[in-house]
Amino acid sequence: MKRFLILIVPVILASCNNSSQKGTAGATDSSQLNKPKVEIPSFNKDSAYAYVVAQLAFGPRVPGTPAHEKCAEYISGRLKSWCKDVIVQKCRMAAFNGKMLEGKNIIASWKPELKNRIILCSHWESRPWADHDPDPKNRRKPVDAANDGASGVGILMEAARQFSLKEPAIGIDIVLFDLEDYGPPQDESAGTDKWWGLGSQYWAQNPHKQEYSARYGILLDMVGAPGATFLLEGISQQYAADVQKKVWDAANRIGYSSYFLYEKGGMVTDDHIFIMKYLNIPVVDLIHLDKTTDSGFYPYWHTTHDNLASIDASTLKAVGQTMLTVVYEEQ
Ligand code: AHN
Ligand code: ZN
Repeated sequence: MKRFLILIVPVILASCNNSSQKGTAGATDSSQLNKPKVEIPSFNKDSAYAYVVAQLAFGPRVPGTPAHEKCAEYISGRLKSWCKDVIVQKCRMAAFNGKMLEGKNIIASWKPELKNRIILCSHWESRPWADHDPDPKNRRKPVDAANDGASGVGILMEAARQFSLKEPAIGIDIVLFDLEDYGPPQDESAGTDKWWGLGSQYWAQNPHKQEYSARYGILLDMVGAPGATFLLEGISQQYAADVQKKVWDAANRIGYSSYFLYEKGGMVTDDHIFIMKYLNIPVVDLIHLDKTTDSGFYPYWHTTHDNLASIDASTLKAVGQTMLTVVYEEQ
């Protein structure tokens, strides 16, 4: 069953379509002509990888556990060393099973006074159950979430370090969501999409700043597996096409065409839909999709194999360098 083809979205997102991205509509080359030549910092893949390792060292960052608590401290502590405006936003959310979850969205802002800004986001916590594990005995075990969590955070931590060395021209908010992956297990049919992305649902309805807005956002999800394929996720294609094109064109221009394919993927319920729905900011989901798997996601999705062995620093580099290119080219 293709888990991710189910969706609430179309009605609510109407006005995100074709919003205000200027200067990206033409062919790749002509759009490049208008861009000032800027020096793009080199993304350090070993540094990003080390931040993935550090997160995994706490054990699965499952909400309600000490590992979750400690990892929040670790991430926010590192971000504070690179950025003077870090906010840890607490949220209390009910899960599908009635359990109350204590979440923390972690936000680091550069040039918070600027309206001209973008969002870079990912989720940081681990899924409590490897419900898609091939071995039924593993399906109640938590997921290390090396790829589905730590990879995006590792890349954004390295980006934050880079921003501390050379501040981008535009404002940036790195937003690390909690409680993304507490959706109902596959064998419980309790589910609708509203149980996913609880942290981003909270933040999008209660942003860390009043009247918050941004030009667009980039969501990283499962961005560290060897030979990852980033297909054109369907919701992003529909509501954030300009942003998606900007990111894919940048990746292809700097040599990462083997990862960033111009091929349509399925629609995914992910944190981006809530930002589009509640804040009307177009957000692209940069997510590893694979048409050969049953889930439609990368092969180890929600299995106990989503561990350090499934992370390749070269993929972190492809995504991180692409993101830095997009960020530093913005004026
Ligand atoms: C659903 O399974 C409905 N959405 C997947 C979004 C997700 C989970 N991304 C990472 N983990
Ligand atoms: Zn997940």
